Amino acid sequence: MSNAPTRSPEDAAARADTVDAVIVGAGFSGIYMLYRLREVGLSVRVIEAASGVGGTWYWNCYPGSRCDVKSLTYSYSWSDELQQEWQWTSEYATQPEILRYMNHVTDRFDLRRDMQFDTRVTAAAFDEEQSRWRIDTDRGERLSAKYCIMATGCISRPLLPQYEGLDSFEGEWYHTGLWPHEEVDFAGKRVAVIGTGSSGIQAIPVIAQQAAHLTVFQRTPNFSIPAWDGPLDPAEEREIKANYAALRSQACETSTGLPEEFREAYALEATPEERAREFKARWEAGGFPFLFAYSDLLTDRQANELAAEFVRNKIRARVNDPEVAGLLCPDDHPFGTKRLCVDTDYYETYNRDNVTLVSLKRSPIEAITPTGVRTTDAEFELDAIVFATGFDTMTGTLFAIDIRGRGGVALKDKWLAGPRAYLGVGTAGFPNLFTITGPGSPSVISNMMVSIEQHVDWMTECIEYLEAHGLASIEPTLEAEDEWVEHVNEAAEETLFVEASSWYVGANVPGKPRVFAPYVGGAAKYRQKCEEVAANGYEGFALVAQSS
Ligand code: FAD
Ligand code: N01
Repeated sequence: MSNAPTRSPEDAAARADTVDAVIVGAGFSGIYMLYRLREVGLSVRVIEAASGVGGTWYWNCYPGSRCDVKSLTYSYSWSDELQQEWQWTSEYATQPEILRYMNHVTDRFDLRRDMQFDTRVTAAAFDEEQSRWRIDTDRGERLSAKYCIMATGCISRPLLPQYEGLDSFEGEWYHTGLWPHEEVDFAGKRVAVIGTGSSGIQAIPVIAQQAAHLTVFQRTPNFSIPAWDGPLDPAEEREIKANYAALRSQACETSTGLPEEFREAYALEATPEERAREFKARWEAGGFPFLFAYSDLLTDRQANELAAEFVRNKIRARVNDPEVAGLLCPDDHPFGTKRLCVDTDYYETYNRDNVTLVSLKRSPIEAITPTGVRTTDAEFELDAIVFATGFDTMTGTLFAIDIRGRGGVALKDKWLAGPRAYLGVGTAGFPNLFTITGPGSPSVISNMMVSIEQHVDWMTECIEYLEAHGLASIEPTLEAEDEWVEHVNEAAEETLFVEASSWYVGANVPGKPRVFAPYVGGAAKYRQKCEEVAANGYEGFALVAQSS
């Protein structure tokens, strides 16, 4: 970058309150954004609420936490040295290993000196006269930055159900997304897990092995595919590392950011024997790619039901008690329209003598009592409760910050009826505010690593463009934003995703408007659109010249 102001490490150490860019969050997004902006010569400060880097992988250190995209794919691609030298131990790395990796990256690229931990951003307001952001923290600091980059995560605001009596509970309680870093010992204890989404499905088999007794409170069953996780095969690792560039670019060319694409075949056109063979092979391979068996699985109810029933039959085969198996079989949403879970021994866990499944559909929780949980038809004595009850996703973390754009308009108010963003990277009225994996981008529908890198690269190039052209600010035009939001909605309407009461549509948060937040039109297509917009001089954005 030619005319970007630069600062020496000594200046950075002095923690200047006036910087070129503030990045909020030090997860995968914030770490890479800092690397890129520093590389192009900007002064940057990362503000992070946690005591260290990691984001998701800092907070979600519950038992069994691991990724559900294979680690050789769910990792940074931007440094070949890094991807060659880092060795994952299993196909799907555990949370401690991912966190070690993120700390390694931070230190290897000397990024920590621009990061400030244990600090929460409370407000960010655009000063129209100065064309700069004023950013306030809970330590009473006020920072000034030309660019404000929200790397705050889509799944980073934990949700705790508002049950009566939680304060009175005399045992311990935890939320999977706010897990303590000290060891939690469930040995000999009566433990409950409330919630059976991805977090619950990962935690339940591990807690069951530790606890004297585990009671699982399930409101809605989810579909889960086995991971068949195991140590990384050295031959496979060698082969991937020898051809890493090819694997990475393949992942950029698919609709989900995974190296695999939906097969160009339709379930409804296949014979029952072909379908059975295909589903069986994919079940045996495990993980997400099961969903890619046929390209009509997410668009045609009848095709979807064929996959759903195949998986339900697997559940029936894995669980000994037919009544318990019945409760575990999802029937309220199409297969894959809530985030597909990927498990290790989840269903088999219900065959253990020390595990009980309670259906909250049959008997809802009435209250938490001093000694446990009371449902409409029983009392459960407990020593510990684990809430695996999810997150206020996509917008929750942004709304927790008082973000104000032009004219003092609050983001919360602008997005009252649902998020409105152009390409998911920014929103009209909020100049130079960038949202990494923001609503209206593929984000949570894709392999997040690919989407994060694409956003960070695009935003860095955009900022370089502004600096090189002496521009003060960039923001979407209302017209482009409206068109994009309409396109995002139409893309969702063409799929079965809109039929599920998932967190993708905000259905898990009381009062949240039902809007499908991510973009399901395809990650590769989206990438192309972003590239075209940039190539056309940031088409759909208003660029404002620096006042002299
Ligand atoms: P985050 O990792 O969420 O980091 C955001 C950071 O911002 C947090 O550290 C937070 O403390 C900080 N922050 C937020 N607000 C403030 C504030 N006001 N002030 C200061 N700091 C703030 N995706 C996949 O593609 N594959 C997977 O296998 C996968 N596994 C997952 C497993 C779990 C348990 C969860 C919860 C999510 C998983 N995801 C997965 C999604 C995951 O969130 C992303 O892959 C990725 O880690 C997001 O990185 P991020 O940096 O964008 O956000
Ligand atoms: O949250 P969820 P999560 N009473 O919202 C239940 C990623 N992730 O933390 O469906 C009783 O999916 C709720 O029930 P219902 C991934 O993207 C990935 O598990 O609303 N139950 C549901 O069962 C994932 O999608 C991994 O009826 C209540 C559960 O709690 C996202 O993070 C691992 C309740 C919440 O499920 C969120 O996953 C973990 C209440 N009041 C997370 N409120 C990987 O494997 C909610 N529930 C990589």
